[in-house]
Amino acid sequence: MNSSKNLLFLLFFIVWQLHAQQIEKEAPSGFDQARDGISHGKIDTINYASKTVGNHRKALVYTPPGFSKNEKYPVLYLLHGIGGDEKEWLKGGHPEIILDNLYADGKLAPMIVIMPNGRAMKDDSASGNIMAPDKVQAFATFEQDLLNDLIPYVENNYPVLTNRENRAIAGLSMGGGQSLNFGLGNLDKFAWVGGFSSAPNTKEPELLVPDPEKAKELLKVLWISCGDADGLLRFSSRTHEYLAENEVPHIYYLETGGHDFKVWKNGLYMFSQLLFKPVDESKFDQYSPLDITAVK
Ligand code: FER
Repeated sequence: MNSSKNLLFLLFFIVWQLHAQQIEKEAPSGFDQARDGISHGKIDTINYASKTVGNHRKALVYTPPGFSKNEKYPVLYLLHGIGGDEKEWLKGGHPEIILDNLYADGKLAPMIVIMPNGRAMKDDSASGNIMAPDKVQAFATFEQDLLNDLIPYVENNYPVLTNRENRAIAGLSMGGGQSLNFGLGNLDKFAWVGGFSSAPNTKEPELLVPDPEKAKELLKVLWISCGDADGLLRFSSRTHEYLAENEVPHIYYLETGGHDFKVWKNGLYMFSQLLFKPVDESKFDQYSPLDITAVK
């Protein structure tokens, strides 16, 4: 009797241990559904002066539940795609619901999320031919607007931490390309970088990470995710392959899906939980739901 009890206990212990070591690989159902009885963050619109564009530009700001001007917060810059503007994440992904739920479950470090318009030109609307060369160029010009206009505005008007370890950048598609280009190109400014389904604006790997040793030393988390049926997958896979060859730690996260908000919402859910916390690089290769060696 006693030995069968011991055996049962041992079994429970093993199952519990296995469970404790499991990484949550995907957002659970309901992660993007508004819940009753929890605290909510707040969305503001800001209008900042842009020397780069020569006008005032809009961005959305999510401050977390319990936000206090007496605290100081790290910042995530969250960027949209070619068909969107500063409201694309809000309309298509409802990040405020995903983040509120993560806070309610105690899974997120308090942070401010800035959703800018990444098309740095006078008419920054997603109207007309969104692929026109001047509009595509404006996604590259945004690097100057971000570094010289938006970040200083945020730091002068919100209670934020201003060192690289407290600044993250991530985005979807064109915004994923921007995040990789600007984040990896300005390692003195960003320690956390995420590209979701990154677009053809993503620099070639050798230009993106010309000094792998420096990237190795300075990056906290580099996240590259994509749906396995996304026509743009090669821009993520080629980056991953170069990083792997050069032994730059990163998370390459391949999931079932196309080029859409199902993938991007899951990307935000997964990536945001890693931010501004201690990093365990030994777990980086356990995140991907699909076998990263099986799909090219
Ligand atoms: C392209 C294909 C896709 C391209 C950009 C995209 C600039 C961007 C897609 C998105 O942001 O969703 O050839 O060229």
